[in-house]
Amino acid sequence: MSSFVPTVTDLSSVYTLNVDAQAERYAQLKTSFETKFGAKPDFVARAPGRVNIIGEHIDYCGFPVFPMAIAPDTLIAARTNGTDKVRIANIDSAKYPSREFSASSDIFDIDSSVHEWSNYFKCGYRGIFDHLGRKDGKGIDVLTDGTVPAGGGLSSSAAFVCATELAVQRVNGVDLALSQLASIAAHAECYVGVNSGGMDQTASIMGQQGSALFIEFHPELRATPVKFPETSPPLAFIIANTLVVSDKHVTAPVCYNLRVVETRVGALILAKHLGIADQPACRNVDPLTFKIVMDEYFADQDSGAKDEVEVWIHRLTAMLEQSKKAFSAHPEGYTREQMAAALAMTPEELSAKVHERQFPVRAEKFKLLNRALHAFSEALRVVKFRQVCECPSGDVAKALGSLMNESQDSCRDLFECSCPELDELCTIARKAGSLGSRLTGAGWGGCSVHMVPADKVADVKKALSEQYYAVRHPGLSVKQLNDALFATTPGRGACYLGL
Ligand code: NG1
Ligand code: MG
Repeated sequence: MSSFVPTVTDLSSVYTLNVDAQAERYAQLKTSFETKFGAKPDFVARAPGRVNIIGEHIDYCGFPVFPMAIAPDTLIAARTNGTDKVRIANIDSAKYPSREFSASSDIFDIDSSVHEWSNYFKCGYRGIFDHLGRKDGKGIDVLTDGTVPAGGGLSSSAAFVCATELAVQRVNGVDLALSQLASIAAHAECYVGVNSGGMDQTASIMGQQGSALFIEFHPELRATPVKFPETSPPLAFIIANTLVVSDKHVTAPVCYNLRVVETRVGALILAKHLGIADQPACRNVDPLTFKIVMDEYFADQDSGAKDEVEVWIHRLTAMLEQSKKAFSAHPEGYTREQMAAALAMTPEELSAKVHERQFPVRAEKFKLLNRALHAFSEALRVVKFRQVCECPSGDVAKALGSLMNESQDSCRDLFECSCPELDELCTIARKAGSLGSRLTGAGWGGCSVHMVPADKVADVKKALSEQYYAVRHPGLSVKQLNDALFATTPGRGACYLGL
């Protein structure tokens, strides 16, 4: 195998990628590309997965979240092929067979009713060309290799879509700003039928080595790097995969997309309760989110608060109280008819308003109160988490850990996006020394994240492997275990690797 150690020809900041550890993988990608397509790739695009430290299911409510990019990633080796064909292949060809599309037509057709790996490539491709308002892409040969576990809550999908965008823009001589690429990718993932927020794509594109990101979505996308406080011993993060595959594509109507609808209808009813539903900022905006409702409610009020954090805390606390009143008619959950009646609409009108044609959902009861209480309290925890990181005082490790544990409780009890395996991983890890343990990503399976003092990492990993993996998955190989259970640090975001 040729020694192929790429240089990083970057999209953004300075950084060092641990190329040595990956050299063999890069070399294999390059060799396989040549075997497959009979020519060298022009470049390799790389986009990482992410772990969300805190702020779950609130990106689509317009609230800030706190993820970081991680080392597992998607690589795309690519070259212009001088034809009208888009030919895509995967190193894991047994699981992901090769596909071919025409660059000007069928690449834009995304059938969200089938679960097909190439749909994510099409999303990234189409996102770029929708943005450009054109359909005249150049033919491209692509070989991809991913190390982010699929369906694991670490955003394998976003890593693939973002790497695709990088490859497609480069082949077509386009050079978009990072925040544009992140927004385009977030929007593009909706083509596969998931009504997702923008956290994963922003973390993947804009991640910074050594820092987590405080990502705001409203009024516009803003990613602020935040370092974890220096503690003794330092803080480390462990990721533990339940190995319960949460296939969002299949479960969306009763899980992810349902939560999006619950929070959207919640925002409409809250706006009505607060008497601001008819103000232009609420009436003309689509979708209306809890964040927009909150901002509009406070638009003309001066809380007397001095700094940004105080303003957040004041507003979010008030919204928690208002939610208890706004949804008091059916604290245990609304039927479709009851939600529509609360908004003086027909169920059909409401269904159209929340884009159910594109993202249909199914439920007997829509638990608007609990979903709102989760969203506002989770946003509060994110703001407090950032505050502890930036202005550390007292036992910061304990403070951060408590916020993560409270987030897990809220995800489990109010948002109902945990599962017994996630709860079990959290319990085992905490007993072994984790300060904060919670699910990460969409939940209902997938991964958990644990904040652990560096001197307890070995203990926590040992406890998880003995009490969870050895019991529930006794046949795992060492590699499978290492892929499921590993320590991680904040990694850098997307980049190009030069040859
Ligand atoms: P994952 O874990 O990648 O399925 C999803 C959403 C995020 C966010 C989280 C929950 C996609 C692509 N991503 O992440 O936007 O809402 O769940 O916080 O759907
Ligand atoms: Mg995903």
